[in-house]
Amino acid sequence: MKATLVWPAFHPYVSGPGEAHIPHGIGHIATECIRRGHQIELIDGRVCSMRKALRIIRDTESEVIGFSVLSAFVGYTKELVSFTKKARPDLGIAVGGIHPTVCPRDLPECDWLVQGEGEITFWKILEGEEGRGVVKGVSPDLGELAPIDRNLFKIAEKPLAWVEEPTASVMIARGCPYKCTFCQPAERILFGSRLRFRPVDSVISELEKLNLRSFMVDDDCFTCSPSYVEEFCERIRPLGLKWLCQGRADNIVDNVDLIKTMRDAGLIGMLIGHESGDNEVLNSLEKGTTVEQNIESTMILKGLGIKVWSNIMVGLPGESSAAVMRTLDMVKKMEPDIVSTSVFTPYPGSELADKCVDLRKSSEEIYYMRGRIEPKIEGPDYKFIAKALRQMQTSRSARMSHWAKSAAIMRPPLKAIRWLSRYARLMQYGFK
Ligand code: B12
Ligand code: SF4
Repeated sequence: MKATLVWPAFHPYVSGPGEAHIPHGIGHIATECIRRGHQIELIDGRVCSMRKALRIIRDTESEVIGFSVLSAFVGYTKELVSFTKKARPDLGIAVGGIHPTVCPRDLPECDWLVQGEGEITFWKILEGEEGRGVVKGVSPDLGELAPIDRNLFKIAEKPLAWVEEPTASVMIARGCPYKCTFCQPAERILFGSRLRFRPVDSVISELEKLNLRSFMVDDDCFTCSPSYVEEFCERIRPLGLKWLCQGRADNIVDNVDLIKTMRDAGLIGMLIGHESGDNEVLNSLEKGTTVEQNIESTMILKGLGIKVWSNIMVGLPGESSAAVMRTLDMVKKMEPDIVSTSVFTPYPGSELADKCVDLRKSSEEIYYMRGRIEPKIEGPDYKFIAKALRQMQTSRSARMSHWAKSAAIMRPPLKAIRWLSRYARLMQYGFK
């Protein structure tokens, strides 16, 4: 059967090097369908306009269309789903991804709403083995998945920082054993409570075949399983590739030898969710790390010659201005190579979002973009926060502040950009 899969990342702000990383979920789903002899047409919102997407949907020979939905894509998905219903009532419509999984009521018009993983469930839909309605996705054995067919994607991946092209992103594990309240239980609901890994062999042979100079492990928390990381390092070292990954401050402090092993195996830089410079805030987030570990982990990495990308979050419910200043002080002390600041965004399915339901300030998609600095909830002093973020940006340590930089570029013409993007979207519908 022929099917269309859509990555609705049409947002004009979705344009950093990270977004050039392939969407792994949809990549795996497509690859498994192709393996079973189905034909897949991909609409990739990063490189395709809404107008073109509508035209493809109108003219497609597919029998089923599937949308992969992050919260930031809900608006686009709703528009595309209602267009599909009108223009192509013969097409079966499936939605999946984190947002429908944790917030099914937001996308009511579909034939199948898949909660959880989709590699097996989507081909079962195509093969008529899945009844319509809300479907529980079957979790695949990661060892049995084929590496993603990367030819499906038409733009080359870009390094987030520090490493050279050609590069690629890989996802190795699913699930996370931690319980940060701004994130969980959403990820547990999506991937289950057990941490599952692709076999080291499969990851290494995929990387070997890609002919790369560098790669990034996109996993939420690569450092949380030392035995896997050790085996991975042993196997990746001979390939001489440079790489990046995400890690946690406590894992680094608790296992410096592992970090050395990673450095010797080509690790050039690590992204860490330091989040806050205030221990009370970290405790309230159930992050499981401390300010002291944040600082120490940065010193350890720098001492080993590994670059540090620090992820900071401000604008949390109940966070005082003094706590924000303590975060600024922590950043100044740590002097990370890059600071990526974001304003707390309540994502559905997380414990903290449930506490903020009545505090929401905006209903636009922009609300779900973590890098944006406009008010998200009632409570935080956003003017003060903006000033603190500017200071982080201008502090010597944070010269390269990633989000702050993009926010600064985007802030002045914000209204004009919003107006233009709305206008462009209206125009996109004018073709009919
Ligand atoms: C890597 C990553 C990034 C990278 C690369 C993004 C990319 N191109 O994929 C970067 C750093 C750029 C990034 C950016 C953002 N990200 Co991000 N990211 C991730 C991360 C760590 C891994 C994504 C992944 O590949 N997962 C593995 C695959 C296998 O899972 P999956 O995509 O969910 O797909 C499975 C199921 O959901 C389901 N499924 C998915 N689609 C479909 C479709 C159908 C039809 C069916 C049946 C099933 C189905 O089946 C898939 C296979 O099993 C996740 C956390 C996580 N562990 O998933 C966060 C995560 C997806 N990101 C998140 C967010 C918020 C963002 C940003 C919006 C943040 C921002 N900047 O403001 C941006 C948006 C980027 C964009 N592309 O538009 C949130 C989403 C929360 C939400 N409710 O939407 C997550 C869950 C992290 C979190 N807990 O906060 N991200
Ligand atoms: S924020 Fe990271 S470490 Fe915390 S629960 Fe989510 S994925 Fe795990």
